[in-house]
This record gives sequence, C-alpha cells and structure tokens, in this order.
Amino acid sequence: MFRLLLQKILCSVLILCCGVGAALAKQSSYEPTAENLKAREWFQDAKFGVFIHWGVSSSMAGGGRPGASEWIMEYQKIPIDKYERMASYFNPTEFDAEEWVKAFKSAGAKYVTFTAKHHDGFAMFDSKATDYDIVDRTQFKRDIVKELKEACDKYGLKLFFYYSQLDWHHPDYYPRGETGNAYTGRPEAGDWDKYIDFQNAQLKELLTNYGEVGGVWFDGWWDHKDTDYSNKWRLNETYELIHKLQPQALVINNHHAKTPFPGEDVQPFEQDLPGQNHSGFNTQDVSQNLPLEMAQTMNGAWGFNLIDDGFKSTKELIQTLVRAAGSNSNYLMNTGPMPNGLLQPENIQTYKEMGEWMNIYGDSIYGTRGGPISPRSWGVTTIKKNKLYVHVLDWKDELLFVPTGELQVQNARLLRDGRKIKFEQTIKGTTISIPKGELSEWDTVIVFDLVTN
Ligand code: JFZ
Repeated sequence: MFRLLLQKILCSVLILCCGVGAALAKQSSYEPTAENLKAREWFQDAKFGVFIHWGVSSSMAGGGRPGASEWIMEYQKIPIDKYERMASYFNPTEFDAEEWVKAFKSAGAKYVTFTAKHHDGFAMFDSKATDYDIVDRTQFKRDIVKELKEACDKYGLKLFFYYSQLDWHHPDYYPRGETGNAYTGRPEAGDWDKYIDFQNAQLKELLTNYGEVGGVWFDGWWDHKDTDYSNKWRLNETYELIHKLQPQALVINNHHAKTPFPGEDVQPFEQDLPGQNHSGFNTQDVSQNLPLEMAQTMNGAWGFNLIDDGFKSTKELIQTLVRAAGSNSNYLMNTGPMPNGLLQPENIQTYKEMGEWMNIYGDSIYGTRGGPISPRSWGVTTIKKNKLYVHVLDWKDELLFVPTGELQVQNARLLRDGRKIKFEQTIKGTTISIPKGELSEWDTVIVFDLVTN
C-alpha cells in the first residue's frame, strides 16, 4: 500500500519535473528565423523611429494635469461608461496620415510605432474582436492603422504596433492588476483566458489585415508583475503566433524585467539610455545579443498634454539620439498628436531641425553600431566598416584623448566638411586636436579611417 503510494508520488514528481523541464526547454529554445535576424539587422541600421501615442484619451489633453494624457482614465478615476462616451466625440477631422509620415521622414526617422491599443482598451483599428474601436464607435469611422500603414508604405517607413496587454476596459481582464481597479465599473469576475484569446485575436488582425509590419511593441505586462498572474500571459503562444504570421516581425516587450523573455527580438528601455536609470524603473541588465531601443518623450508626456511646454531642445534630442547610437541602441522619439488629428506644431519645427542635422551627419548614425569605446561623459563612438565616428558632445579643450587602444587610425577628419584633423597615436590611444572654433554646439563628429587587416 505504502509502496504504491510512494510509487504514485514519485511518478507524479517525475511527470511534474518533465512537464516543467519541457516547458523550460520550450521556453529557452526560441530560435529566430533567418527573416527575423535580417529584420533585426535592418532595425539596428535604421537607428531612429517615431513613437506615436494617440487615442480617444488625447481629447482630454491631460485635463490640465502635468504628465497626464493616455493615463487620464486611471489618474482621474473615470468609469468605463463615462469614458466610452469620449469615443462618440473623438472626431479627428484634420488627420492626414501622409502629413504625419512626411513630417517623421523629414526628421530622419525610418520607422513608426503607433498605439494600436493602449491601456484604455480602445482599438485604433477596425477590430472584429470587439466593437470598442475607431470604426465602430466614432463618427470618424476611418481605420487609422490602415491609413498610417498606407502612408508608411508610400514613404518607405516601417510600421510597428504598440499593444497594451493590460486592459482597463475588457471585462475578462480579470483578476485586475495594479491599475484599472474598482472605479472602472467592471464586474468582479471574468475569464482571464478569454481575455488572452481576445488579445491574440486582435494581434492576428493586426498581423494579417495590414500587410507586412515591423513588429509589435508590448506594454502592460508589469500590471501583474507582483501577482499570481505574472506568468499567465501565455507569452509563448502570443509570440509564436506573431512569428508564425510574420517571421520578420520583431517582438518587443516593455516589461522592464531583468532580462528579455524567450521569443523577444529587441530589448526596450524607457526614458533612459541602456544601462542608465534616472527614471528609477530601468533596472534591466543590458542584453548583449538583442538589438536595443530607447523610447523617450519630447516633453513630459507620451500622449498630448495641453499645458506641457517642457519640450526638450533639438540639441538635447539629437544628443540623446547620438548617445543612444553610441550605446548600440535605437532611439524611439515620442509624439502625442492633438485630438483634431494634427501634430503639435512645436514637434513639427523640431523634426525639421533634426532632419537638417541628420542630412549632414546621418552617415555617422544610420547603419552604425556602438563603437568599441564605451560611452564617455565627453561623448560616444559609433562604427561602420572601417570608419570610427567620434562624437564629441561635451568638450571645451583643444586636445581630446580617445582610447582607441589597438585600433590603427590612418586619417582623421571632420565629417561636416572633410577637413583634416591633427592627431597623434600612441599604444594607448589617439589624441586629436580640434582647432578652436571647430567645436560644434551639438556634436563635433570626427571620422577616423581605420587600418583594416
Ligand atoms: C508605459 C505606459 O504606461 C505609458 O503610458 C507609455 O505608453 C510608455 C511608453 O510605457 O509606461 C511605463 C511602463 C512600465 C513602467 C513604467 C512606465 N515600469 O515598469 O515602471
């Protein structure tokens, strides 16, 4: 009797172990396809994208509250039945996808990441999985995602979808996590798996109805970070679905976990350069093998905020883009269009200025990787084939020591006009002499032609 029991227990332990083992093996066995690896290369070469936070929440413009916009429902505790009414008067008659994409392109961006669904659960595309979407619930009735995709195709930019796993609207997003609680008026019951099925159905729509896309940028996983549901998202299934439908689509998840999960193709960072943590929530280890991407707001809000004038200067944005590139990372610069469908005029001016810089200095950004010298306070390096770009961002003296180590520098010149720069090389590195008056205010880019073996 006892033996039988023991056998049974042993057997179940074995089965359990095998099960867990198999699950783990399955998890760690993600092998990106050739198309996916190629897309990662493209992504790293592209370096610069524009993030768009836009939805029915934009019509509240932050409600006079600093930092608020796409979080207004949560911040002001607006119940679902009231919030839903916003859709009925969200009517962005001035929206012109081509005008947006042209403006992003003029800044030098190569891709666009758009909030297909944010935490409020409202779909900015024509979804059949719900009628809580732009076509079914607004007078506007136009599929924003479709128009954006067509404009992106026309001007040669790739389109990525931001998709919030967390959902403050769907009744089956239950148990609720840290946000979107009682005030929403959702029932005190729900079927979690039905919610995940719904999410996957929407993702299937996004990946089948709009042609080839860049990828999916997930967010909201952290809502259940500290609950029993932290591992109930069925991530493997979702990621497999995406990779099966579009092998080149890159999976990105803003979960802020220590390391990326299997099935993810890019590691994102928010408001901080990889490895930095001014925001307090960037405690991840920087991945050594995945492409990196840093997202940042142009002022203090993601979505449109009427009172926020804290726009970062073009100099600051360019310097951050450069520092990102020097940290081997992409830069995803965010904009929050207005509820009438127009971009904020301040942003349009900035795009123009960034584009002018990119036209001159783009060679030192596009197609590069982080240089062999880790970021310094004076600046960063980027590298492409036998060219090492030295970006001097903050330096006042004439002489600058660049620790090039073993690298052999053949020639040094200003990227701006090709003028030669004097340099002296020792076994430890290269000292360059930047004549007074030649230091640019934003970034003095010096090209080192390296001797290749
Ligand atoms: C998230 C969103 O909540 C926000 O609205 C915006 O879309 C941004 C790009 O992403 O913001 C986060 C996500 C995670 C943390 C903090 C802010 N976190 O883990 O601390």
